[in-house]
Amino acid sequence: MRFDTIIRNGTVATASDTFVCDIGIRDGRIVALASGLEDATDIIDAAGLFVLPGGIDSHVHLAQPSGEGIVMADDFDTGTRSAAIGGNSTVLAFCMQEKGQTLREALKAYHRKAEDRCHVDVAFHLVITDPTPDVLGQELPALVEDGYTSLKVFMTYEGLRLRDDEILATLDAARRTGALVMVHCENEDAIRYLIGRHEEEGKLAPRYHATTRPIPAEREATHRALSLAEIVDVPIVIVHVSNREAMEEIRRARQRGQKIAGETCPQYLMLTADDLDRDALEGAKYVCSPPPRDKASQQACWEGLEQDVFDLFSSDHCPFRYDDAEGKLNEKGKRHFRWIPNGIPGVATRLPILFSEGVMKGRITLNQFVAQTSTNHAKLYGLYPRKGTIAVGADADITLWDPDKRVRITNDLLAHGADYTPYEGLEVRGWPVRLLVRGRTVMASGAMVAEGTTGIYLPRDRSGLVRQQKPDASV
Ligand code: DUC
Ligand code: ZN
Ligand code: ZN
Repeated sequence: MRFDTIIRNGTVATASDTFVCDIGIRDGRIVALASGLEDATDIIDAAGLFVLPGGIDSHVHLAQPSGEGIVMADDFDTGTRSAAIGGNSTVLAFCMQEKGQTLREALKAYHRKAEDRCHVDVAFHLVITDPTPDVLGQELPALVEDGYTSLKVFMTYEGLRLRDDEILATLDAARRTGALVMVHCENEDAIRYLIGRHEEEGKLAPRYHATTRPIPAEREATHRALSLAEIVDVPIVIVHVSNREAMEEIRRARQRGQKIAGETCPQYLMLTADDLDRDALEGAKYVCSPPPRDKASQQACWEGLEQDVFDLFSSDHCPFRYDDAEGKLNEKGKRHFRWIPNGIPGVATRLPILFSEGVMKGRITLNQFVAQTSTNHAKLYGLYPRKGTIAVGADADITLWDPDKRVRITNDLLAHGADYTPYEGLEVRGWPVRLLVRGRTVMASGAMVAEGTTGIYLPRDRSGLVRQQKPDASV
């Protein structure tokens, strides 16, 4: 046989083109794009379907330590299962450095959690919470060479946030090593001040999570992160942007000539702060940071996608069970919003929501959809052209997408560990009906079909956005 698999009669869409052709797959890679391909063990008829590069979700939290008594709802098994159900062939998860821990120790722990459990391919971003001279000067350069080429820093959360001098040192290390830095932009001091005021006034319900993390706290931190990156002269990614003011900061930085990537997420298109004000404690389901804003902010985030201010549309899947003493409704969380764990599930619903609300409603093109959910993630995080496109030589990571399938989203479809989805009842048009990971069918018709686990760990190249500076380059 010439091929292991041929996908026939489908409409292939990449970030730049849409065309009809067959795809020949051998040994997990795409080896032919042509019409009339013959001679395969397995022939898949994709008539009426879009044939897309597998989704890449570059912002996913799995099995992450989340505070005393709190347990994240997904490990690498359930999280990557849910990713596959949602049409994703690769996820990039965060490897959180705990204070005092070396990055190598943190990575060892995460590799152990992921090993033999992943249904789709995975890679790790580092989260640097303790940027000692050793971590930045010794560990990071070696780890970047080993394929851990991106890292996240927080400007908020006691115990996680870095001060400006620490951010500068981290950006400087990134500039020297060619790592790409993702920044969580919210002003911790402003948030703490507002929490204090809310406590004095007895305002402790879930809805006050949103009023203690207002837009100016995100806008100020976004501006500061961009300014620090400009001073160091290094690219950064502004993650999970929720509103116009932060989005416009990115646009302005680009106009100044900075190399910046921007990311937004489904929650900022689909939810508002009113969701945090639902009956009783139900609002806890929607607590995430930055919080969902208002209709005008949703509109701004759409504009950011339409005009490509945002390169990335990621889930920020960060799942906790709702009705659970180790989740949203932990004893302290029931009494005070600041103890409700931050984050919502979304790795399975990311693609259907953007396709239905974006492509089907004419806001973005199919090619933008592919770019924002797959190709740009691969390019930014050093996986391209192995991942993120349909081309000869690329991994055969392919999502067959039925544009006409109507689905009412319910939690039982999503195969994640959370006991709810924020999008329960949402009707979408367009759904992934089959997923191939390196040529192997992992999901078909909404069910997992491969025996055992398919996913592997992916070391990565440096980002396409990064121009590495030699360590001896003068500033
Ligand atoms: N930041 C994230 O990126 N995810 C969940 C919580 C947070 O603050
Ligand atoms: Zn964050
Ligand atoms: Zn996140």
